[in-house]
Parts: sequence; C-alpha cells; structure tokens
Amino acid sequence: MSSPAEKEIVLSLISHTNVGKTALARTLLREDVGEVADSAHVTVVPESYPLIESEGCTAKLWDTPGFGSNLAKLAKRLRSSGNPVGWILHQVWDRTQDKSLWCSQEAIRNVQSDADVVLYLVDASQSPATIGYVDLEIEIIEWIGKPVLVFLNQTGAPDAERDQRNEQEWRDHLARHAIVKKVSTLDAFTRCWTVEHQILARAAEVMEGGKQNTARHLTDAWIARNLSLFDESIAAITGLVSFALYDTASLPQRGLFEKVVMLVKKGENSRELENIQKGMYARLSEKTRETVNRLIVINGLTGESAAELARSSREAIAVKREVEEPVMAVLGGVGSGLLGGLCADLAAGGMSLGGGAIVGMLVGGATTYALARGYNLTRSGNNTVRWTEEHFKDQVKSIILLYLAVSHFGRGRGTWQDPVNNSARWQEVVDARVTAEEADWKSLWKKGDFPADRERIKERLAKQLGCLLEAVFSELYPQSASIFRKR
Ligand SMILES: Nc1nc2c(ncn2[C@@H]2O[C@H](COP(=O)(O)OP(=O)(O)OP(=O)(O)O)[C@@H](O)[C@H]2O)c(=O)[nH]1
Ligand SMILES: [Mg+2]
Repeated sequence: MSSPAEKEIVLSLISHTNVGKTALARTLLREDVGEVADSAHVTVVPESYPLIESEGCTAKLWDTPGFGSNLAKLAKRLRSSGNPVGWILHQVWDRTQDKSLWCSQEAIRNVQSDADVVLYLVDASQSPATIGYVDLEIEIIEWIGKPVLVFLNQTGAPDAERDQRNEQEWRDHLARHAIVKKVSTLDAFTRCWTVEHQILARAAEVMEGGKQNTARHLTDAWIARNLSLFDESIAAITGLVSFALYDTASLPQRGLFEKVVMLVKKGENSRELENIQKGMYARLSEKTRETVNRLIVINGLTGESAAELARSSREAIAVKREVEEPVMAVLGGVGSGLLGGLCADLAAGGMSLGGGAIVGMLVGGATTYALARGYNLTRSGNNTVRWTEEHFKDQVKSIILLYLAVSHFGRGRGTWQDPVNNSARWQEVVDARVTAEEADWKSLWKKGDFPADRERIKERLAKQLGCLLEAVFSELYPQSASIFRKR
C-alpha cells in the first residue's frame, strides 16, 4: 500500500530559457497553458498542472521559468561555496530588474522543494559541445540531488536515425554527471503520441518504493488513455475509407462506360466521365477534410484542416496557371500515387484550386500524377462507376499519412497546419505495409460491390486499419511497440 504522499509524483520541466518547456507542457497536456514565445524569460512564475490522474494516483507537471544566461557569471562563486544552493536561494533578486537571476532562482527553488524527478530539456539543434550553460545547470541540480531525465527538444522533422545520433552525442557529453539517468528525444513540435508515456516510464525507473508503483500505474493509465484516442481515430479513418469504398456515381446512359473505355484507350477524353470523376473527387475531398478535422479534435489539437485553403479556393477557383517544374518533379517522382484530386486538375493542363487541389494539398505534395493520366473509376453494377482498386488503396495510404501527421503534431506548435510534404520514411513504411497486406485490401475492395454488407465490412475495415497502423507505428517507434499489446 502506498501512503497518500506516495500516490503523487511530481515532474518538473527545467531548462535554460527559451528551449521549449512551455511548448512541451502544452503538447503533453493538450492545453494552451502559459505563454510560448521566442524570447528569454517568457515564463516567470512556476505553475503546476495535473498531467494524469487515475485511481487516486496523480502526476503533476511543473512548468518553470528558465535558467538565465548570467547564472554562468556566478559559476566560480557557486563552485567554491560550501552551500551553493543555499547561497542562491537566499539572495534577494528583483523580479523586474534582475529578471534573469530571479527566474534561475525560481527554477532552483522548484527543483529543491517540489520535484521528484527533473525533466531537463535541451535544444538539440545545437551540439552539446557548443552550449556552455548546460554543465553548470546540471551541476546545480546535482547539488540538490534530484534525478534528471534529459529530453532533446527542437530536433526538427521526425527522423529516428538523426535522433539516435543526437542522443548518443548528448549521452557522451553528459556521462560526467551521475545525476543524469537517461537521455531521450521528446520534441514539443514533432513527437508522436506513441512515445509520450516514456516520461512516466522513465520516471518510474529512477524512483523507489510507493512512488515507483505510482509512476508505473500512471504509465499504464497514460497508455490506456492514448490507446482509447487511437481507437477513436481509427473509427474516424474507417468512416472515410468506407465512404470511398461505397461511393458510386451513375453513368448518364447505359453503355456509355464501354464507349468511354474505348475512347480512353485511344487516348481521347470524355467530358462526361471527367465530370463524374470530378464530382467523386469533390465528395472525397470534403469527406477527407471532415475526417482530418475530426482527427484534430480527437488528438487534442486546435485549428482546421485546409479551412483557409477552402475559403480562398472558392475565390480563386477560376484561376488556372501553368504547373511549375519543381511541382511536377515532386508529383511525378514518386511511384505509387495517393489521392488523385490535384492531379485531375494537373492532367487538364493547369492547376486549378478546386476541391481536388485541396485534397492534393492535404496529402502534402503527394504524388498522384501517374494516376491523373487515366480515370480512376471502374464499373460497378450495371450503370454505375466507383473507385478502382488501385485508387482505393491510395486513398487508404493517403488518410494514414494524414493521420501520422496529426499524431506527430504537438499542440505546443500552435494551431494545426496541413502538411506541405510527407516524410519519405512514413511513405515508404506505409507503402510497404499496404503492399504486404495486398490480398486483404483486394478482398475488402471487392466488397464495395455489395453495399448490403456495409456494417460488417466496416468492422473488418476498422480491424485492418488498426493492424496496419500498429505495424506502421511499431516500425517507426520499435521502443513503443509493446503498448499495442495492451489494446
Ligand atoms: N522548432 C521547435 N521550436 C520549438 C520547440 N519547442 C519550443 N519551440 C520554440 O522555442 C521558443 C521558446 O518556447 P517556449 O516554450 O516559450 O520556451 P520556454 O523554455 O518555456 O522559455 P522560458 O519560459 O522563457 O524559459 C518558441 O518560439 C517556441 O515556438 C520545438 O520542439 N521545436
Ligand atoms: Mg516557458
């Protein structure tokens, strides 16, 4: 049995000023706490927030003022003092006139009085050898004696290999400080939810007794909460994929499809079929936007997908311009295409900002040029068309990539922005996975001809999408793969 004091664990975000403590607090809390800005000493008063609560156990997260630059000027004095921490805490500094020292003092006070574990953030965009302040700051925490978990922030776009290199560099640099127990990456802007629980899991490793049990229990609670949001996200994605599977359009007259196929084979165009395809793209685009907006809400973000684009596109709908070379290079350069909306426009010889363009933008410069050359429709029933198998699979990949973008977008980064580029690594992993599941997706696509089965197929789709995403996340973050066993 843990005592009441042991049922609470306290984690303090500590760093040099402007490294990103408040941004990371926002990402973890899914709430716009405090103030985030690109200047020194934005946060001046420590504040604590409930990080997670479960069955009487609580984890508190402190956001603190950052250490200031002129702390270094005191280094010599501190190191020669018999009681450096006591010396700092007894100084009387003015909050306005000595802001930097005042903030340093507040951070030190917080570590001494409140923290069980210090989450010390570093700016990973700089090499540890070039940052002078880190050693002194860690030394001060070492004098207090609280365990330190180091997290790399400001890493840039997700890139596992680069993160490993950075972590090793920091680990080597910090090896001289016994108080530093672990070095990991947790970027406020680009972390994935699948790795967040590690702050609690690592805290458990450096705590003892009842507090350790509390930290373990809260790690499981954190994972359970994120997995339930994962399930909700899958339900939203399933809605879109099922829509794409069953969406059909009627041909204007019997027999036209055959005529059109012949025309297309001869390399000619059919305005009727083009219009039908455009209508289907418009519906798909709208449904995609709705789905991404739902994913944004489920994942604790703010903002809307392509809302601005949709508005401006209405005004600019008539504008056509030549597609610039680099755009074509990007679009044509990737083998397997994604949603074809943008490319339907490209194929027409210009880039209009219609509904299709929105989808094209949503998937982040993705790659449908190959598809755009042909029709992505196939016959369904007597006088209707629906999306082809290839195009259906591309729709699946597209929404998976969008979901990955949402999963990595930290709330501390601000309101949602549609991705401009997909990570090549994500695309590669998703492509490989869908290819490995080729037979399952083929079989699901065939069910699109039997709308009576819809509900049962939706369940199958949800299962298939869940497995696909588990496999994708497990490949991107092998250290977190075990969380899916709890699902
Ligand atoms: N690229 C990038 N920028 C970040 C990240 N985290 C924070 N920033 C930016 O860094 C600046 C400082 O972020 P804050 O969260 O205010 O930093 P802080 O550590 O709380 O700063 P103080 O409260 O002044 O000590 C802001 O411009 C943030 O947008 C990150 O993970 N990546
Ligand atoms: Mg701050």
